Amino acid sequence: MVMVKTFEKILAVFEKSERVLILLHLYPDGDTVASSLALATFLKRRGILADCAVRGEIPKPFHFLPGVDSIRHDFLLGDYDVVVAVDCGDAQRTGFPVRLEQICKSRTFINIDHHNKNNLHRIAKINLVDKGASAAAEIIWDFLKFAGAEIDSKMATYILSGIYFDTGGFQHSNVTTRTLEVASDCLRLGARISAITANINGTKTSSALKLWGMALKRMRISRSGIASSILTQEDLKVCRAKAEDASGVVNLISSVPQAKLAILFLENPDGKIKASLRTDSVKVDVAQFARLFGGGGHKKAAGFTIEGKLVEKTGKWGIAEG
Ligand SMILES: [Mn+2]
Repeated sequence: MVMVKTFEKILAVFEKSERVLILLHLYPDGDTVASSLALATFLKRRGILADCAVRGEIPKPFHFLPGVDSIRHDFLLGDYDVVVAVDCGDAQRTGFPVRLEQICKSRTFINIDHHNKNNLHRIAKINLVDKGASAAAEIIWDFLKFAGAEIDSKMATYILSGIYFDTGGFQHSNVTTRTLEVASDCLRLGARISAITANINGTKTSSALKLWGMALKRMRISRSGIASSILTQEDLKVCRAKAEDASGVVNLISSVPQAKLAILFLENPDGKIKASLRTDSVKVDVAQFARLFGGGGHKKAAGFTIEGKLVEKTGKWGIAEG
């Protein structure tokens, strides 16, 4: 549980502010989207202007969340006096690293996160970081409760969505008794659980399934227990799929009993390769692995991006330098 003093400080900052900017992380996921919208809703209900901003598009599975259309893709810093990063492990993840330097100099910058390695605490004025929380949404819940916010069905749906996403539908080892208590409270308050399950992991287009098929067909398991596969730009074209359709396939790859660690390499159109890492093993920390390549994430789920191209030679795939 995060200290009450931090909640007090943050609430005091919000109460003095006129317009708050909430930053989501790059490649936005269900937790950053839902948590940010929950915080923005809270602020608006208190009469404080609040906007959410993200670099890039919000993936389709999260479009059911009310208010997604209002999320901006750019902003003018001059419009805001307080900036909050939600669920962002480091400056790069905010998508606006250069502007963040300016923000830290001239604005109150608040860091709300649950990542194991959070580097923003070095530059943020106030840090609300709880590494024991399953999701940023769990921290936002604690804050809302502290602030005496009215939690209606919409708010409960945001919180439960964030938790549901970051725990893989309550399947990952980050689920605690606290997580389940919050989830159960959200249900009691009218969270739309069927909409959450249907949207976040319920539907797959035929393009996505074809793409998953390609990744599964190429899966290899090394003797040391590394299960890996790849997807190229050509695969996306052939399947008429988008990069976001690949999300989740690495979890399936990591479900093989002998896999200690699973990696999916996905070619980006810009000559880079995005690697997604998962593990179900308590002995493996994939975030540490990802950091070797300049990436980051959680113990169980992490990622990194490297320059290069995926090439096939005599039936084996490898990475050629870009
Ligand atoms: Mn998260």
